[in-house]
Amino acid sequence: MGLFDIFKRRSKKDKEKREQQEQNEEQTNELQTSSSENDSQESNNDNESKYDVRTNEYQSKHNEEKDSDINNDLDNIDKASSEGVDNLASKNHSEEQEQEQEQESDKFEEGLSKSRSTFGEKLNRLFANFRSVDEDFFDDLEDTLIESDVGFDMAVNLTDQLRDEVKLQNAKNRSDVQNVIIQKMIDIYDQAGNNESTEINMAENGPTVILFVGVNGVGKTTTIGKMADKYKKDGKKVLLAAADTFRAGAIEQLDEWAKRDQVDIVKKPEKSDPSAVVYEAVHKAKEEDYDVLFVDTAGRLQNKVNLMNELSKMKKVLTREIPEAPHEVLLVLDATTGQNALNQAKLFKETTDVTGIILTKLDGTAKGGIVLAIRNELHLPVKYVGLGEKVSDLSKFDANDYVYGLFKGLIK
Ligand SMILES: Nc1nc2c(ncn2[C@@H]2O[C@H](COP(=O)(O)OP(=O)(O)OP(=O)(O)O)[C@@H](O)[C@H]2O)c(=O)[nH]1
Ligand SMILES: [Mg+2]
Repeated sequence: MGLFDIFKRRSKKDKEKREQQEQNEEQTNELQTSSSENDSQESNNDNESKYDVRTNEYQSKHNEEKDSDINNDLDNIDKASSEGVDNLASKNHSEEQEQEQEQESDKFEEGLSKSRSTFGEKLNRLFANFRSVDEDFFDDLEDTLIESDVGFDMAVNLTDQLRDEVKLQNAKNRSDVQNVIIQKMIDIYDQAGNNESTEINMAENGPTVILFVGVNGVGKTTTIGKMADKYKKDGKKVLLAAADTFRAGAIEQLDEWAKRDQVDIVKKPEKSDPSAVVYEAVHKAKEEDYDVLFVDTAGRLQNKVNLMNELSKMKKVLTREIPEAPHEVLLVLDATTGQNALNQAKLFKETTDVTGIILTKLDGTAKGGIVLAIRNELHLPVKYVGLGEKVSDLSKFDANDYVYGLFKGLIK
């Protein structure tokens, strides 16, 4: 490839990058407008009597298009969860932990097979054509990384670093180069963080409050169902708060999970004030010594202003009752949406103190590189990943497992 070709490639990529930046800026501006509107709305809110059930102002506006989806969701959840619960019930307690760990890493590999078969296959193809580590090889590698949603900057950065590293280590054959790539990806993941823990931050005393946020359909409610089951099985006293009072069917969906996980739930009628649900739940959690309170929130209100406004109101209610609460604000992102998930994360991060990411639907995506992009651009830890719809399809995130998972079968 001549210099002109390289120049052409770079110009095309610079253009793509500019377009992506412009798109991000547009969304950010939109949200900033929302935030300033928020401020004025907030003072009005303070004048309202605080925990009254909200009037049905929203009802006429919205006939959510997702109603039929919800029934499907509930069916899926039913089927999937009873499978998960049956499996677990048959286990003997002493074997349980070992088996669980094994299953967890199997799950990870199983769930990633889709990501791997595409991201991995592409890399495989790249390596099948491998003759020598020349500029063409690095160009193709860069393209592969961009296609798998590692993110433009990350792809260029990673390729540049790999070029140096391959030279430095004098890696010439296929497997040496593969190993350099794997190690570099893990290093970059580690460097992009601040050594933050991927563990859930638990309260020293009293209930731990975990708020789940994210746009509609990403998997908030499902993740709560999965996590509640984990904590319950760990011997914790778990309470759920159905603070998505907006979407039709959302309360029933969480209620189903509560029943299945055999945990308690605080719910109010549809269209109630979400903060009133949170208020009641946090009181109950304190008074009745619950260990963990999971708060489900709406993915969509009438508009973004209301959504962000509502989240900050809920946070205020929580902090008033427990000063350290919420102990975690987990942003749930759908991995299949690739770069769009990244944009959502940026918007939420600007308005809410997000403490960690839950990346769902990694079982269904070819865009597994998004994990690295999130880390590189947001510096937030991915705490859990969703690997399917079943109750047991949730794993703690581990960067090493993840990167090796992607390359599994490729390493000789
Ligand atoms: N394949 C797969 N599906 C998932 C995963 N997590 C959630 N889902 C599915 O995604 C769909 C939406 O999940 P919900 O939990 O309802 O999403 P939500 O964020 O609560 O959505 P709203 O309540 O509308 O804001 C459901 O069909 C879930 O079963 C996952 O890790 N993998
Ligand atoms: Mg939900």
